[in-house]
Amino acid sequence: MRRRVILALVAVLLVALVGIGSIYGVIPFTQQVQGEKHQPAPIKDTDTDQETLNKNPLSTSGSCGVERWAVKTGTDADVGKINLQSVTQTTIATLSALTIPGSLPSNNRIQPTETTVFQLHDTLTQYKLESDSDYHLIVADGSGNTMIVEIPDPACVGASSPLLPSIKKARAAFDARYTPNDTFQSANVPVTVTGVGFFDFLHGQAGVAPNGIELHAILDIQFGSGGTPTPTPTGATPTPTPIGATPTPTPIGVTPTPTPIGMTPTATPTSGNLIQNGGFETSGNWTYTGTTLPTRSTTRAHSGTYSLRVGATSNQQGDSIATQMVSIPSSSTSAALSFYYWPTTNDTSPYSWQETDIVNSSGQVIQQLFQKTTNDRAWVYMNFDLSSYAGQTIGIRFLDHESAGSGSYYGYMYVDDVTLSVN
Ligand SMILES: [Ca+2]
Repeated sequence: MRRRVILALVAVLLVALVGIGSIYGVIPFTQQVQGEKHQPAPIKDTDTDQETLNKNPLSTSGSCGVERWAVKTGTDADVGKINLQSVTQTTIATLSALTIPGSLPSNNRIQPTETTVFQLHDTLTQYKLESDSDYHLIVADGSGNTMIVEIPDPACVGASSPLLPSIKKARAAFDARYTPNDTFQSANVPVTVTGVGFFDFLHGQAGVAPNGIELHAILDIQFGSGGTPTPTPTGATPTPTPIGATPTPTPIGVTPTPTPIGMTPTATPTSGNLIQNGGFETSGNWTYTGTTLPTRSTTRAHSGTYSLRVGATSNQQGDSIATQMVSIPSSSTSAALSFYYWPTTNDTSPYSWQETDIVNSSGQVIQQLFQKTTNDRAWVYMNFDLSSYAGQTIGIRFLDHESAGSGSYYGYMYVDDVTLSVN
């Protein structure tokens, strides 16, 4: 009997131990599951998946965002404090060094960062359409720093936002060049981005700066290096930012080059003229690129029958580019580029300009010769000393840009009688 009691006690003890064991066996499993739920998520490719979305059938993704949305799009209580009259040049490193604010109000701005319009000159590495209809762009500098800049969908921007017209133009400029979808695509092109400073919550966004700083919203985006003006969201005249020294154009009527201009240069090219078909009387020798390809035109010719129209008379969204590569002999002691151009536009400089560049063999701008937004509607003579490029292969590039959101704006130029005379 006593032995039975002992056995019974042992049995009870065993059951209890097994029970405890199974409990212990369960607890770690439960903790593991809960732990997985609460572990920081891996790097996400969206900054909106922790946000609530507002359905909007008119928007690109079908939804607009919620989190600090008024601040992101310029319908917040402090929007009037944004200094739209001035653009502050900055870098990703500078912005990334700003202190993270203690709190991020939903309807007010962190001053002065969120009331300042900044401009970055960096590389657009990747872009994506977010679930809140934003275009999420990652820009990078040459030192491995990245940050996010975003273009909201105008359909998600309140009509009262003073940023809306600029957001529309920036969105159209991006659409003219890229087609974002819900996965990241690579661009890797130089860009100049202008936008309002903004601190985002840190939740693992792809490309996010360590302190969450963004430009949000983007008010202007220009593609390509060098030839970037300093656009302002309002009417102020921007200052072009040329790369390197800017040769002084020779005024109309002065002809300092050894080769006379306007004598039908393609018909009788001198041995010293490196440009082929500089009068555009034939279709050869020039490479046309951009969203709007240049076209030979008989509408205007400085000489002969044709000139080259760079840009379009309507509906242009982006760049129109003509390039010809030349090799300047190392023995050259002089190299004079000259040409005539006939510019016209009814637009303003942040959205429309005519320019000429020297590019390297990769097509990258190594010197901007000029960039203007003019409506001269007359042949203008230009002359530049390129003797410093002796021994190099370079490209002469004519570019016209027009990115107005409305089809009622235009900007283009005719080019003719291009010569590069070497001695
Ligand atoms: Ca011609």
